[in-house]
Amino acid sequence: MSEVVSYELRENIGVISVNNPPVNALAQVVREGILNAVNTAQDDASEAIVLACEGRTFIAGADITEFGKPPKDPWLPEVLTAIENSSKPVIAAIHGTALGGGFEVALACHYRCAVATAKVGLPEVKLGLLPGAGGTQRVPRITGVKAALDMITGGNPVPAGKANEMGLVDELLAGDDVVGSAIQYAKNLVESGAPLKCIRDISIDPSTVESDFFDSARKQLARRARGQIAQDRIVSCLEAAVKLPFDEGLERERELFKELVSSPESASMRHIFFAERQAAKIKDLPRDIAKRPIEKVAILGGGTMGGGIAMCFANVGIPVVLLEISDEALERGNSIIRKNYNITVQKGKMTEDKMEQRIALISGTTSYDDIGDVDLVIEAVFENLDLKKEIFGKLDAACKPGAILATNTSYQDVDAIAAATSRPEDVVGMHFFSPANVMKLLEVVRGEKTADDVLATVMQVGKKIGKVCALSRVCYGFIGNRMLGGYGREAQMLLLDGCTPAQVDGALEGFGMAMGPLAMSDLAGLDVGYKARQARTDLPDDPKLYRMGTLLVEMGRHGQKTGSGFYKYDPETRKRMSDPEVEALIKEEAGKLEVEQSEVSNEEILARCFYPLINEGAKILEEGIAQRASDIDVVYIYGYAFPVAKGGPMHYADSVGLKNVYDKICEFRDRYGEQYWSPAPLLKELAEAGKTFAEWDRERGTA
Ligand code: 3H9
Repeated sequence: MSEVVSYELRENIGVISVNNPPVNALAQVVREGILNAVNTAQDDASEAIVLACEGRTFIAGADITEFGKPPKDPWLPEVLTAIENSSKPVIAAIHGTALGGGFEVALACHYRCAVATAKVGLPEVKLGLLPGAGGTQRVPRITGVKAALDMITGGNPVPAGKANEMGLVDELLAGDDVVGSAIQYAKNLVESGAPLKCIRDISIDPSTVESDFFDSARKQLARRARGQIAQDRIVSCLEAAVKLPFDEGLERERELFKELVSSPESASMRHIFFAERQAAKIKDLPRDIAKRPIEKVAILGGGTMGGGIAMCFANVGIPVVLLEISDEALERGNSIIRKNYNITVQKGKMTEDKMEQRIALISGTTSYDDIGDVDLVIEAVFENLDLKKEIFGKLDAACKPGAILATNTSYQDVDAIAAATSRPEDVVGMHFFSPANVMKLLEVVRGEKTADDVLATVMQVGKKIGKVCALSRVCYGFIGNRMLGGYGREAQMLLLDGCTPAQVDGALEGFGMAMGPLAMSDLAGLDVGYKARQARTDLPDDPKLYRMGTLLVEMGRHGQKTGSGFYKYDPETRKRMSDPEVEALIKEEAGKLEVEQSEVSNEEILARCFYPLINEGAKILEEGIAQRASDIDVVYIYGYAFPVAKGGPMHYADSVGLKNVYDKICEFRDRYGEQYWSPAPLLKELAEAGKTFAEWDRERGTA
């Protein structure tokens, strides 16, 4: 048929087999191969056709790398029409994951069978898209509109058993021989004279959908998916499925799919899809490097961070020992863990039994003697370099040879910590983000002497515990926190220049940030930043710098925990409210410091806050702290809630144009001074060459 699709007759059943590793994506050759095979089967001795895949999965969707390039025939809907119009029943035989266009192929088949471990789903929304090959028209015809809305706007895969209950899968296959079992199922269908079932022929009774269903879905989704348009278009497609005949519904779906595929939101989300997978790869390490086995882990420090990290390991069945300084501290740690699990149980996302099983994997000790057999230790005590060095000296003595010694520090020098041991090659940074059991990012920090297999092991373990890993070299704050400095600084400077806190946060939240930087500082505690600044000797001597944050702390306004900070908070609901007292104080301070206040546009607020991030990102790249610009984007999406529809700060800079960013930074330098606004040489170089960060990445090779 083609190099990636084969066809053979087995016991009067035509078997189409797709073999396009790694995930059988629907590249042009696959579409063509399936189309030819279905056509061939119309004229041979086959009585039914089984469509199956080799390798680890059924078709996992359209080939995402083809989006944005000129389309090549045959396009997917043509293949689906050929399947649906087949004179012989076509049966999809699903294993692994049937996703996106892959599941849409299965939905065009007359029957779907799946092994119990399989999953099906329409994850297009996670790429800023909608299912563009009939998914929005066929799924509601089977499941009803409400379940279809949840499935398509959520984008999460549905296990085969549940899909079977929902009617999306007709038959669950026993055992692992998916093709053998599917052939048997096909024969049974032929023998029983089963009809050619086409989902398109099912009609939806409009009276089953409440009159305000679509409007209220749109409103709800707009709140949930700020800055993303795909959700809204999915609702429009479902509305079409109810109100229009099938073919017109398909046309509507196609029209809206085309709009989304060329939208900047989808381009950003596709960028992040590939960036996330790239970030897991370390450029100078072979992919097949041997990893160290990690079967038991110790966590030092059972506070919020240590407890959250312990949960990550227990969740994937790895036993954890929590080491604390006293029984009381251990008790506190255990109760935090139980409390966190309980929240999940109360939400109905975990059974009590499962919770107990996980908690049983976490044991406690107050003695280093009990961690001699662990394969990985993660230190999560508070940020004090001397304390960390002392602890690593003890770990060196207590842990077995070959154990990986990791620090969860956010700022400290990993090389100095490693030097406190006799085995710096086993020392690495594993920087989790709070709450560690929820946040997806893990910054893996490579020390000067960290061994290659230690790095590879930590990246693998990170993926196993559900994290998205990005590699950083050692510097103050690593990738994420180092870049954040200018962002917080400018948010406060903007107040003196004439903005209210609500205006600054509003502009950034309007851009898509989950929470503006001033509200975020209130949440974290203004005293935390205040103390950190006092410990620093490298900050410029400028009375304007962090003036408002400092004043508020000195007035006892430490943020949410004291009921007031940049805002005041309702004691019951914790709702934030603008505080005229703060606004008056800002004016007064600006007067004292002789800062001339003026109107600041939202566009200016975004540039003032984001361009320092981007500029620092460029410095981080040229210093080799990050491997790629796209890794920086991954750090910001998964660790700092940067809106995925904007693709991360470096991708955002590319979309604004590096020349525009550079020129603006030069303008700010002339206005506010070199000490805050010195353009990164790499940014200047790329801006002058008319290049993007993405091109810079490509020129250096992606893997
Ligand atoms: C769609 O279908 C639109 C249609 O509705 C309409 C069309 C008209 N294309 O994730 P992994 C690569 S939109 C191209 O590490 P896992 C991936 O980059 C699509 N490449 O493996 C990686 O490459 P590398 C809807 C793809 O086992 C390698 O495969 N479908 C695609 O952890 C391994 O990937 C989706 O959104 C693709 N579609 O997870 C599903 N998928 O090795 C997207 C993967 O060079 N895919 N690659 O880094 C996934 O969710 C996961 O890959 C999957 C496997 C669960 C399948």
